[in-house]
Amino acid sequence: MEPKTNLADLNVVAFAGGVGGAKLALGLQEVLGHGNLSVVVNTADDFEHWGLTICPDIDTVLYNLAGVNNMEQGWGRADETFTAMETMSHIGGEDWFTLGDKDLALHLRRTEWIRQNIRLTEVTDRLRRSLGIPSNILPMSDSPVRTLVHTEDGDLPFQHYFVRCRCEPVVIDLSFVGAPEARPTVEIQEAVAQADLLIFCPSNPFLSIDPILHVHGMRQMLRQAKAPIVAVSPIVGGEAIKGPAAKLMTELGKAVSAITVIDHFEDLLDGFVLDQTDAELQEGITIPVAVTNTLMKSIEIKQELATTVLDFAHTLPKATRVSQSTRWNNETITEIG
Ligand code: FO1
Repeated sequence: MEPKTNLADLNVVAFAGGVGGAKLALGLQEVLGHGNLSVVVNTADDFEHWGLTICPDIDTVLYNLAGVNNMEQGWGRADETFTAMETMSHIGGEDWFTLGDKDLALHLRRTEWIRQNIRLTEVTDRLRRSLGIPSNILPMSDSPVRTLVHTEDGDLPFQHYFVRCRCEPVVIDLSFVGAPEARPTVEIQEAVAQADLLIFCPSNPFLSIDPILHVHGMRQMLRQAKAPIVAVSPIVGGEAIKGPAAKLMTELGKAVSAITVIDHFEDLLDGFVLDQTDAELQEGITIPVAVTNTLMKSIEIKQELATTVLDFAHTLPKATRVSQSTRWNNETITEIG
């Protein structure tokens, strides 16, 4: 089949964590036809706080795609007030994790539905529709997965490491509790099966994309997918665009380089998008590479990057990965069960 010539007609599945992933997802949403984008979102940063289910990456994607996000922080809502937070602090409640009043209303609604045993996928879709978002936002699984950060100061649940301890403890390893029991949802399986291309957003490879890939059956499903997979580098000029990726990579004994990201996903990638700062790295890369500005400082740049990624990725040869991955991993590809 010939590649689609109109980029807006492509069916795309993007895999994302929080802020960096949400920025590219917005660029893709602006460029693609309504309903042609599905965003599979990391839920291993989720936790229970004030008795509520908090899904930070889902909410960052929701708020960015709805255009109601706090532009400076990247997470949380614009035009927030913090009356509940101040009151909670005053009465001795936990106040290390900032919840705005509007954000809190969403958590109350989500938790109400979760307690009625409504799947997180359905809950997220209700929130998406209420915010008028045209793209599908798909939690990586309906069952809970939680990142546990093994540090020199002991094991920390992800938000305790990230927010409460400001990523200061030295990381030894990560585990994704619940991932072996979790499965990709039917919605994700259908979106991947129908996709023309799959994109790993410039999210943290170890903290945001890895938890998604650890959901039982996810990695095998992606290896078998007919659509090419392209990753956009979250590392630019030896630094993370945002967040603790560079510190984490160093602590895990890895070079802070886009090459480390390629090596990490080597059994999955058909192409890679490098920032122009790192143009000289392309000589050492054996898969197809596009070089462009990946620093999404405005909506125009988000759209330009999205267009470049789609243009580059949709003509890449498909399914070379399957033969490569069986060679590299010598592992039987099984049905998701
Ligand atoms: N990040 C912070 O650094 N401090 C916070 O107090 C904080 C609150 C918060 C509330 C809701 C939400 O959706 C996200 C929030 N984040 C906060 C961001 C979040 O911890 C991280 O961005 C992600 O988990 C990492 O992708």
